[in-house]
Amino acid sequence: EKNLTWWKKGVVYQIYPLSFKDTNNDGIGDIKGIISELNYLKDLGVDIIWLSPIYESPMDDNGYDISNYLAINRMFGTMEDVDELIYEVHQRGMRIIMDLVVNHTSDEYPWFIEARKDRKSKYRNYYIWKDEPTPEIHSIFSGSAWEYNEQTNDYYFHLFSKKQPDLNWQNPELRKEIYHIINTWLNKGIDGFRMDVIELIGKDIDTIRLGDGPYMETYLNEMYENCFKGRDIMTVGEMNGLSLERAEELTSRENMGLSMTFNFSHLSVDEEKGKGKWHIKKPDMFEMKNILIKNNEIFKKGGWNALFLSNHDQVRQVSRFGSEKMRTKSAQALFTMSLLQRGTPFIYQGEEIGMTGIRFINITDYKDIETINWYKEATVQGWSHEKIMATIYSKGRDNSRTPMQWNKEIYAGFSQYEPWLQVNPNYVEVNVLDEMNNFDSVYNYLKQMLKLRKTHRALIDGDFEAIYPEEKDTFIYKRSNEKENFLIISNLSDKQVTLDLEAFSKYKLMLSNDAIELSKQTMIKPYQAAIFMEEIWQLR
Ligand code: TEU
Ligand code: CA
Repeated sequence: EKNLTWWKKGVVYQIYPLSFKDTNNDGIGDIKGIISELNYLKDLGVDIIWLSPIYESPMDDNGYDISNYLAINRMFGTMEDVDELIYEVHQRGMRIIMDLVVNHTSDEYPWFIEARKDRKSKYRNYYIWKDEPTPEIHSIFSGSAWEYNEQTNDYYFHLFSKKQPDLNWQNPELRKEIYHIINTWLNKGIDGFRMDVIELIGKDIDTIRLGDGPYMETYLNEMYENCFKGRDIMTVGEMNGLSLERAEELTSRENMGLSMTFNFSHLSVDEEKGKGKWHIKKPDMFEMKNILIKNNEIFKKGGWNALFLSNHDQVRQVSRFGSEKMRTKSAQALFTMSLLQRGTPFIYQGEEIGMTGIRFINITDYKDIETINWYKEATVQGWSHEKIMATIYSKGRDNSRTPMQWNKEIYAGFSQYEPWLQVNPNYVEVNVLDEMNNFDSVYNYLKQMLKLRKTHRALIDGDFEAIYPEEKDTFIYKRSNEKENFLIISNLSDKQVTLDLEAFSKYKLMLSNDAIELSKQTMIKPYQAAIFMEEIWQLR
């Protein structure tokens, strides 16, 4: 298959190690647990694993606060376990990419421990220090992004928690250290990286303008030259602050070292414009459809996109954009709508079985630093407990971090010991075992859908064309190349929609979650998903 790279054809599955599988019964997921479930992932149709951080960390931000990039957090296991995981993944013809978190370290990184002690430390300028806390910038995890440091009587910059000081990428010494770390991991045989908030490494440490910073391209290119060039690897840059046009432009230039990027604009459809995640409104799925249609337009020229509706920071897609009452059908419709567009599909652990969000009564049951800080901030702002809890139920990151639900056993088969975060009580109805045994399940539908995608190139890098773009409840589109045409139908609402699809009446039904006939009066049921195909016979 000419120039169809493995990371375009492949399907990615994100593992959040804390919550995937616990094999030594301490209530915490571990690397041996991941190894024990590789056959499950292979069987689902997973080609590439994205593993969230497992490096040494005080776990202030569940591992996105790293205190040693080249050592493994004992709670997850040992470096030998990691070598075994890499070997076992490759044995199965799969690949594994790690999480690269280099916009910041933990404040327990040796570099920072030295830097905060003494203004003359060799590591001082690995971080960003100011005598005054200016410019005034808010941390994404509430409060000021400037933290006072007693020992040197000045302030350091942290866009995330105060235990996550931002690195000063304008320091060539620091950049060299990071490239060494990247190459050490690549030489261990991993197949690439998901790059955490990677656009932020380009910020100017004086103005600290966030987003598409002045040095981003310089450093991305330097990283490419020093680490990625000549290797058969994949990278996906988390670039929340960039426009999609910019993402397409960057991913179409080999020397930027970006195979694809995560852009989040389609997920903002349940937020009041410009007010951030905690100011919620009913999701506007027609707005999401228009954003995604535009995305396909942008990537028509070149570049490559990541397709996803959730991850460890976003809440469970069926609870957020689907319907818990019609859990199975709406989960199937969301997967059909999102993962057959032009790009690489990403499935976050648990979405394949339609796991849903949680509602803990007490704020003390929540573990996420972002949620805990938000609760404090909103309380100070005078929000009522009920109002704050409602925002946490809708958008708190713990929603998608509860233990993977494997079966009906205690703690959903995730562990024999009380897990670090409570299991969703609905595990008795929503679990891998039941989903595998029930033919009409989310799991079995998704498994068939992924197989279809893998065996029909038109669904991978074929053209995209929206059908009835103005229709508000459905998202219908065509994928085609010179051999095949596909018609992808998803009803993202609980309403029945009737449309004239006579033009496609010769297409053959390949997969659907409910009966459907293509005609002048095609009845598309609530949360209907259907995939049709037409072979284009070559003129002999
Ligand atoms: O997330 C980047 C980020 O901005 C997140 O804070 C996210 O947009 C927000 O939490 C949505 O609610 C990355 C990691 O994915 C996240 O887990 C880390 O907390 C963050 O960076 C810091 O490393
Ligand atoms: Ca464990």
